[in-house]
Amino acid sequence: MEGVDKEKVQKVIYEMSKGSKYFENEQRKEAITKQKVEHLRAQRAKLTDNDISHFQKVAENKILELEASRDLSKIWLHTDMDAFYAAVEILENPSLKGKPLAVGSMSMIATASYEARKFGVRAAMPGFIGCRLCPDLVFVRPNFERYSYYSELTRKVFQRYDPNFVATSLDEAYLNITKVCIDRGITVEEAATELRSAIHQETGLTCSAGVAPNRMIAKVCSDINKPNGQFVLPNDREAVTTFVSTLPIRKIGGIGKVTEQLLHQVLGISTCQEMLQKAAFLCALFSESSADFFLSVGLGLGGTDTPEHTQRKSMSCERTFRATDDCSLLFEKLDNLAENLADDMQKECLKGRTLTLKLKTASFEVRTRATTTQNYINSKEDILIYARKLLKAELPLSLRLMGLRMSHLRDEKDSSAQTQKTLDIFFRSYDNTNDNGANGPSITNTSGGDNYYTNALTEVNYVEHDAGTVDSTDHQSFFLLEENLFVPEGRNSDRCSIDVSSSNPCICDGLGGKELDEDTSSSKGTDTVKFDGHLTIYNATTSSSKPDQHLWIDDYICSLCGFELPPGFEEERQEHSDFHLAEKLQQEEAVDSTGPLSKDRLAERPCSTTPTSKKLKSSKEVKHIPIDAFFDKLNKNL
Ligand code: DCP
Ligand code: CA
Ligand code: CA
Repeated sequence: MEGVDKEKVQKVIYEMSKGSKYFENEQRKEAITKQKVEHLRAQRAKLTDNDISHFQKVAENKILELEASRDLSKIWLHTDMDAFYAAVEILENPSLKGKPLAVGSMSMIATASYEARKFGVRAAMPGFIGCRLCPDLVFVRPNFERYSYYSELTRKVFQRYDPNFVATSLDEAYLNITKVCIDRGITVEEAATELRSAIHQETGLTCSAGVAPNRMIAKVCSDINKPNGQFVLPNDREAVTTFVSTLPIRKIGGIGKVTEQLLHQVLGISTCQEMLQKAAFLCALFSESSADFFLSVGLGLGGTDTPEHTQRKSMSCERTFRATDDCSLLFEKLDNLAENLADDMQKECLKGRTLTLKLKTASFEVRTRATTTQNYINSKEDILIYARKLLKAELPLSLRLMGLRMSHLRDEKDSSAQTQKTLDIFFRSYDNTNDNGANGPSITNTSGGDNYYTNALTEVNYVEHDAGTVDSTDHQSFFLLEENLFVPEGRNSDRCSIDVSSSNPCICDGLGGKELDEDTSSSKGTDTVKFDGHLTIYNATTSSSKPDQHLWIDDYICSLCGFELPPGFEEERQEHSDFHLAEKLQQEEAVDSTGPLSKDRLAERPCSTTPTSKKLKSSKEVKHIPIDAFFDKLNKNL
C-alpha cells in the first residue's frame, strides 16, 4: 500500500457507498462494538486490587503452561501465490502485463494486479469504485477452472516437500519441511528458494513464502517479502519473541477489526507482546479460551503438528438472492436448500438431529432459528418438515439470504449406528404422526448475531452421540483443540489449573446475556476432508459440490478460502461470510453474459472456458451490488 493516496481512496469509497444498506449496517456494527468497548471498560473499572492480583497469578500460570508447550523442533513453511487470479490471467494473456488489472466485475473485484493496487484498487472492492480510483482499470472475468488448474500444479510441487501438506485455499498451503531439510541436508532458506523456483518453473507464477517454527507465525512471515520473496524466522525462542514484540495484533489470523478495536480501546494493546503485559486483564475480562489464544499470540506460539483428519460435525448450505418478501419464492428457495443439504448428507451417508435455519434480512440482520428432531434425518422431505416450520414462524419478512445447517451428525456407515437405524424407523413413524403435536421439535431462536444455538438447545441430552466430541456448550475448550492451527498442541482445557469462569463472574460482557467470546454452532462445523493422502481444506472450486456452502472447518478455517478465524470471533466471521456472499454474486455475474462491463474495459480472453456452475440458474435473481466486508479488508490494508 506504499505510495497509495489513502485519504483520497477513503474519500472516494465513502462518497460512493454512503446511504447504502451496507453503510447502514456498518454503522450498526460500529455502534455494537462501541457498546462492547464501553461495557468492557466498565468491567475493567470494577476490578479490585484483589481481583487483579488473583488474575495476575492465573495469567502467570497460563503463561508458564503455554511456554512449557513451546515446540521448536518443527519447521513450517507457508506459501501464498502472488496476486493469484490476476497473475494467472496475465500468464494466459501476456498483453495484460504491466496494466492495472482487476479480476472480477463492476459489482466486485476478486483481486487486482500490483499495478492496480497502486491506485487503491483491491480485492472485495466493487468494480465501479475501482474504475473511479483507476480510470484505466482493465477487467477480466474470473475463470475458476483456470485457477484450480494452476492450484493443482502448485500442489504437485508441495507434495515433493511435504506429502502431508495442508492446503488452506487455492493459493495457499502449509508445509512441514523439517524432514526434507534433514534428509537432503539443505537449509530452510535453500528449501524455500528451491520450492518457490520449482513453483515458478511448473506454473510460470510467483509465490511468496514464510518459514517459522509454527504455522501461525509462518503465515505472517510469508507476507513480509511479498511479492516473489521469502522470510525465514529462525527456530529459536528469542527470534520468535523478538519478532512478536513489535508485531501488530491485526497481522495475526483470527484477530479481526472488532477484536483489534476491543483490545486496543479497552486495554491499549496494539502489538502481540502487549498481550503478555496485559495478561491479567485478558484473563479477567475474556473467556478462558480467548485469553489462552491471546496469550499464545503474545508468546508467538501456534500449531506445530500436522492437523489430523477429524470427523465432520455439521453440514450446511446457504443461498443468496435479491431481497424478497414473496413467501412462495422463499419457500421455493427453502425447498432447494433442503434438496441440496439432503443430497450432500446422503452422499456422505450422514444423518443429523439438529437443523438450523439461517436468515439474513433485507437490512442485513442475521437471525438463526434452530430445532431438534426426534430422530436422525437426511431426506429432503424430513428436512423440509422442520425447515418450513422454522421459516413460517418468521414470516412476513424480506430476506436476502437463507441457509440450512444440520449438526449432531451420525455416520450411517458406522456399524455401531446400526441399532440406532432401527430406532430411526420407529421415530420416523412417531414423527410423522406427531408433526404438529405438543411433542414437536423444540425451537430455539437467536438474533442479531450469527448464533445458531443457545445453550438451552445444546443441553438437550444427546450425550450418547456427543461423547468424545466437543459439545457446543463447551466453548471454553475450543482454542485448546489439538487441531487448531493457532494453538500449541498438547493443550487441553482439563489441564488448566484454575477455572477462570467460576472464579470470577466478570468474564461475561453482559451484552444480551452473552459472554463476549461465546461460541456458536457456526464454529462447530468440523469439515475436514482427506484427498490423495494429504489434508486438503476444501474450497468452493475443488471439492465442494455446492459452491455456496460455507463452513468453518476444524472450527477455525473457512471452507471457501482457507481464512483462519477461531471460534468466538463471531462478528469477524459474519463479515467474512458477507465477503463470500459478495464473492458469490460476483461469480454469478461472471457467468451471466449480460453483465454490465463495457467491451472496452473487458480484456479479451484468448481461450475462454465458461465455468460450468449450478449458479447459472440463479444469476438472474441476483442484481443488487454487495459491498459487504469490503471495508473490513480496506481498513486492514490502509
Ligand atoms: N480472492 C477473492 N476475493 C477476495 C480475496 C481474494 O476472490 N476478497 C481470490 C483472488 C485472489 C486469491 O483469492 O487472487 C488469493 O487471495 P489473496 O488474498 O492471497 O490475494 P492475491 O493472491 O490476489 O494477492 P497477494 O499477492 O496479496 O497474495
Ligand atoms: Ca492467499
Ligand atoms: Ca495470494
